[in-house]
Amino acid sequence: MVRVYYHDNELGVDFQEAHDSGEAVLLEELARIGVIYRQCAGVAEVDAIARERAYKNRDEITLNEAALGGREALRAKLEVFYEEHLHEDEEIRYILEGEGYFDVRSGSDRWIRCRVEPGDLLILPAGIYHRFTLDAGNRIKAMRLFKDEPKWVALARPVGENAVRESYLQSVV
Ligand code: KMT
Ligand code: NI
Repeated sequence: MVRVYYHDNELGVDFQEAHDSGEAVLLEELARIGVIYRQCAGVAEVDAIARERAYKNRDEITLNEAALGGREALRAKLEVFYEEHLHEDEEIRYILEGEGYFDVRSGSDRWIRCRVEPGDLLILPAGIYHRFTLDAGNRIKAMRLFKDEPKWVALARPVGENAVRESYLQSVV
């Protein structure tokens, strides 16, 4: 089950630590910024959500030292995922193994941290600023679902004038 809380913004502490401010966030608050959480006991439940939302593509990503070719390579990959960015398509993540942290920006621009584990599914709306990292366990296997062709472009903050960002902001007021 996902655990959601405000990030403590302690810059001197490694980003793979929990950074739990102690201030919990309700799933209703996540929904207000367009982030939907579902717990799925298996891939059949994921398939149903994908069908409902007319998703056409998916892949699986494994992040760990062996898959990336060592500790340094994994850390380098994590540093990329931890850069604040957005995508121009809605995306679904379903956790198969391991744990990780998805950080999403709240309406007042604070970081909300979602600690995910197997069975957790998150829908991130197009245009939301976010970042990702692993916890100290250093491993995750996740299914990534895309509406259409995988749109992997990560646009770093600030994106400037961007129609997807504008319509996301309209959707959350
Ligand atoms: C993203 O969009 O930042 C990611 O998909 C992170 C990796 S998924 C475990
Ligand atoms: Ni991303």
